[in-house]
Amino acid sequence: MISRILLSVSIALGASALLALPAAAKVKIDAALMKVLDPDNDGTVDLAEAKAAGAEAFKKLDADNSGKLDAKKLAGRVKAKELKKADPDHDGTLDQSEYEALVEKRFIAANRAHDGKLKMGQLKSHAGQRLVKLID
Ligand SMILES: [Ca+2]
Ligand SMILES: [Ca+2]
Repeated sequence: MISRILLSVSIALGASALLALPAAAKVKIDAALMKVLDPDNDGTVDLAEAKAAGAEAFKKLDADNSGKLDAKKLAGRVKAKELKKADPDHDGTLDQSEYEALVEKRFIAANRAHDGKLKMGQLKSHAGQRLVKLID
C-alpha cells in the first residue's frame, strides 16, 4: 500500500516536473491536449470539462494530499498576486473550491464569445493559456 502511494506520488512529481518547464513559458495546445480536456469530443472545452480537468490538476499538484496548494505548488501557474486575490480565507493557499473558482474566472476571461465553450483557438489566446495552465 505504502509503496503504491509512493509510486503514485513519484509519478505525480515526475509529471509535474515535466510540465514545469513548458508551463512556465507556453503551454502546447494541440490535438493531444484537446483529447484530454474535451472528453465529450465536441471540439470545445466547456466549463464543466474545464472544472473536471482542474480537479485532476489540483490532485496532481497536491502531491502530499494536503488539500491545499501553496505558492510553491502553484509556481508557474498562479502568481503571488493572483494567489492573494483567489484566496478569500487568506490562509495563503488555495483549497479545491478556491482553485475551482479561479478556473472558472479564467474560463470566463478566455471565453470572449460568452458562449460557454472554448475552441482550440481560444485556448491558444493569452487568456486561454492562463486557463490551460490551471487545468493541464
Ligand atoms: Ca467538450
Ligand atoms: Ca485559502
